Amino acid sequence: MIQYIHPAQLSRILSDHSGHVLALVDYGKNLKELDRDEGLTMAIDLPQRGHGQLVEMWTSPHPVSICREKDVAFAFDDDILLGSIEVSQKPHVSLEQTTLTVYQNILRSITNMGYIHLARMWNYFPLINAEENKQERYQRFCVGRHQAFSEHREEFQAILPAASAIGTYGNLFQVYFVAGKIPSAHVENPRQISAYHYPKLYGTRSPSFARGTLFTMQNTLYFFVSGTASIVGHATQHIDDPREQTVEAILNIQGLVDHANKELEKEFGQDFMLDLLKVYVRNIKDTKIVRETLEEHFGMEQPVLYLEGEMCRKDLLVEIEAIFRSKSQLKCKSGSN
Ligand code: 3EB
Repeated sequence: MIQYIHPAQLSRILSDHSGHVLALVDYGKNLKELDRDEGLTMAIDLPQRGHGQLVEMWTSPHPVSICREKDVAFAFDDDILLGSIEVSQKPHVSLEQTTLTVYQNILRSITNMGYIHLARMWNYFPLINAEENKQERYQRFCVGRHQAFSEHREEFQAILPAASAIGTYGNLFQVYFVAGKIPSAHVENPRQISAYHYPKLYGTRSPSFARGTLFTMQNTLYFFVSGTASIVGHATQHIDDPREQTVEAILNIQGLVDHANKELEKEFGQDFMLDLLKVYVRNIKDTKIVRETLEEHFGMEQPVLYLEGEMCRKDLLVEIEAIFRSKSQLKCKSGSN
């Protein structure tokens, strides 16, 4: 289960879930030292811009094991693995090389630990739109990531997970990911060209991610939607208009989910409901209009985490990621759980 929690309730909820916490994702450093004993702590230097502060919590109905080693940490149960890798980019080492090393590390560890199917990745690193050796840092990141996946597997496009890539205000290069023992299915958006097929205009190596990934976790089918922006085909829409960019991103998410639902209905008759939203806004001044637009579409009750962060294209003002979950849970006979 994935939930947004108010920090004031956290210690009680953590003690209720003792031994079953996979991770706490702490945007804007709200966690007290005390709250760091359960699961992995992923601390991301992006300020929250919602009405209150929230902590993202991943729990499991099964006992969770944790292992840590230098910059790498894992939390896992019998089915899924959450991983965290944090490094600082060393002077004289390119972002491309830093990314390559981190991704090689991730792909090696999921293989060794037997959770070989990547479902979702979050990439956070500073100065995403700045240039490094005459190329935008996001593009250097894409080159390193592409290289790691292509070394890992020949036809790697088919295994690429849903992802987000956001510029932070910290110093660390951080990647968080979810992987499973059973294959996940990846879904593309009919309104958008697959990112891995973007033309060279956006960088020498295309971005390695899927628009969405279906992932079974804890008897529930989840649909992880990648960071989604105001892009149709491969082109940015509504330059300088935060409201219309938000509307277009919502249309993209709806288009993707409708597409996934259609595919699934045929096989399982499943239907998704929206679970959580996370919204990245480039300029603080746009937060209000972005929030109003989201509330018009999803209502006031929808849990949303608002963050100030930079998107990978300078002309993007907002990016939205989502987690959906199937309405019907798989019915399992009681056994060990
Ligand atoms: C886009 O659609 C917007 O490089 O991992 C969204 C989600 C974006 C993930 C990534 C980039 C990434 O191209 C940018």
